Amino acid sequence: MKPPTCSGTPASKGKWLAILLACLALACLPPASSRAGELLRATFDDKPIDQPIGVGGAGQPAWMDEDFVDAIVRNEPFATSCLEISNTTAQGAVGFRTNNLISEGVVAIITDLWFHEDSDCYARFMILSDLGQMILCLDFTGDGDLAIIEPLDELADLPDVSGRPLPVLIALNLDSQTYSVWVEGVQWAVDRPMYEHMNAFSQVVIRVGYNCPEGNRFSIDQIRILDEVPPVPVEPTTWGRVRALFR
Ligand SMILES: [Ca+2]
Repeated sequence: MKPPTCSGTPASKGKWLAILLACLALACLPPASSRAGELLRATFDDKPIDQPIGVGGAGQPAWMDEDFVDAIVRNEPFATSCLEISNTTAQGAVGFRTNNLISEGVVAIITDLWFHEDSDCYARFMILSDLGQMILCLDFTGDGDLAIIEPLDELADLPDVSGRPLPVLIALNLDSQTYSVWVEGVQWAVDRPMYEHMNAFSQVVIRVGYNCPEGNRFSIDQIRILDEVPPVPVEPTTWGRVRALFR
């Protein structure tokens, strides 16, 4: 039997070519941490603690108003690393972009908020199209207000929202040009019309401040944008919370 050679026969060259193509195909697969349908994932778990978040990398904002907002990775108050956002001298924002444009079907924006103080300072979610049109503007405040801006419409006055996680899901239906909002598994907006026709979904801008004292803050974790709306887990509601909702 002849010993194998590096050059090989035409048959073995074909085998090596097949192996090379298979390796290239494997190299092109998405990393194991992502999955089809996930347009953005920002968990902050791999970021240095107590350091400002970087801009433009994986799991980071695409841009930030660095003169007006501080965005620091912290190991509290959530169980895993999260982003603490506070204003400096004026309102400021961080922008998260998806890895591609979505122009049809549905988009779900999912995250957990944490307000440190019972105050009327807000976390504002501005949903923008690829042309920069504002499609939806939604405010959450530390004293429990959930309001649509322009035209102003208060959706909910939630009790005791500070000092605990506040799971948020915003669903955009690009086919019907409507949106829905859930907080803690409770739906507060049902298929409301978007402000303008959205050509394609592009980014979420998260803004802090405007009328807040300097240094007012909230934290955010597990920001995910999906091209599907997952089942919404409904949090068990105690009688105390039901009574508080209708006080
Ligand atoms: Ca995290």
